Amino acid sequence: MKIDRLSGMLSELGCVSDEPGKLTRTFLSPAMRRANRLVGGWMKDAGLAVREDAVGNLIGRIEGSDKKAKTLLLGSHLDTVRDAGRFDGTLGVLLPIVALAELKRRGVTLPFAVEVIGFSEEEGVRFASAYIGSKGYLGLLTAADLKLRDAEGTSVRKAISEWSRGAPAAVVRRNAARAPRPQDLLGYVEVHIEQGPVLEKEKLAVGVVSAIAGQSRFKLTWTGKAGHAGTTPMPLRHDALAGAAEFTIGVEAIARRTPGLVATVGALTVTPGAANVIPGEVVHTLDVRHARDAVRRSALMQLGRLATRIARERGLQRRWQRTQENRAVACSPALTAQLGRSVEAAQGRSLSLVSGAGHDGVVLSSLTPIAMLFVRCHGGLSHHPDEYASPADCGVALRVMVDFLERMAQQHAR
Ligand code: HGY
Ligand code: MN
Ligand code: MN
Repeated sequence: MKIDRLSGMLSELGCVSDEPGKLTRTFLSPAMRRANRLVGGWMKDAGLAVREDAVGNLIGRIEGSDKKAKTLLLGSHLDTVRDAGRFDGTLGVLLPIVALAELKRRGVTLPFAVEVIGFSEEEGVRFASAYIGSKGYLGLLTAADLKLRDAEGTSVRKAISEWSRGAPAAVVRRNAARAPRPQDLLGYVEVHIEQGPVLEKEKLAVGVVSAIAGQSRFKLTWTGKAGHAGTTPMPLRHDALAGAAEFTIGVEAIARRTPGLVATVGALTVTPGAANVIPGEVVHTLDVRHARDAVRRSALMQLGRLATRIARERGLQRRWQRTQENRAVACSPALTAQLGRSVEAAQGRSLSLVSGAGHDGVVLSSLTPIAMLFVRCHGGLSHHPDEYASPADCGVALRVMVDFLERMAQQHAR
């Protein structure tokens, strides 16, 4: 099977970056345009008709032999976090392309149409809110989404109009008009590295996903009083960084004592940010996730009470802005069972696991049944340049995808 081809594509795409010496490819960036051109060429070689929508999603489509048949959606995201690994997202776009090329080489024409989508934004790095790509593909971007601003103050609206040279409102409407309808679709299947330790522990190359954890993301602002670090006595201070630090330790403590909860303060900025000035303001992110929404919501209540106490005791103002909220999403048992049969054929047994990471399937689940195939990654490491899935494991995933497509075709024929 064409695993060396897939490995080569992953390596080549892994060099398309906005930052020299590391892999960073964010929403509608120059690197994103180069990536779409490269992956679009591979899609064409595999026999797909390629288009790019107005929010930068790359869409390759191949018609089936039965013009009345529905469409199967495959894909994942082409954007990355900063200093990323080369598998997160990209594997789920490139593997279906290689699988379809393999079926073409074998002279197999599927009865149903297949769309392979490279979503332009899943990570939420540039605009601190995730899934702008898949929401844009479905015409679900809201006015609030379009108003989000990046670190340079550029809004989503402006970024889209610069990318597609179209009025954003018209762009959103056009995508909404072109979005597939539920009755047009067989489902959405995403291949993704596990980004966790379970498959490695179970000594399995691949597994299927039962559910995707719900997540809440926030931007917190702590406002105290800047002052002279040398002359301001400790009892008179309103140190915003000390407050944010106490809160961060509290976040970790609440997550540690709540089974299955993960909570992270991932990015933090201090103002004015000078060694001899007491921090006047701190802005930081908060990311809270759990497979059960009730547990996540209860943790958020505890975190709110903690922040209120710290602000009161330290004489600080604090402001919460919710930047993302996704309920936990169940994968389709039927579609997952079909995928599971291909997993069993490829590796003898299947394993079902919950995804702590978010995926584009969260958004697609509002439209159509979803299933996910996880691929073992070394040490469970991801969002890191050392992220790694072996060619052998990617080869198993490739065999699963080809087998799954062939089974779907046989099922259609019945
Ligand atoms: O952050 C996540 O859950 C995913 O990697 N976007
Ligand atoms: Mn990711
Ligand atoms: Mn991902």
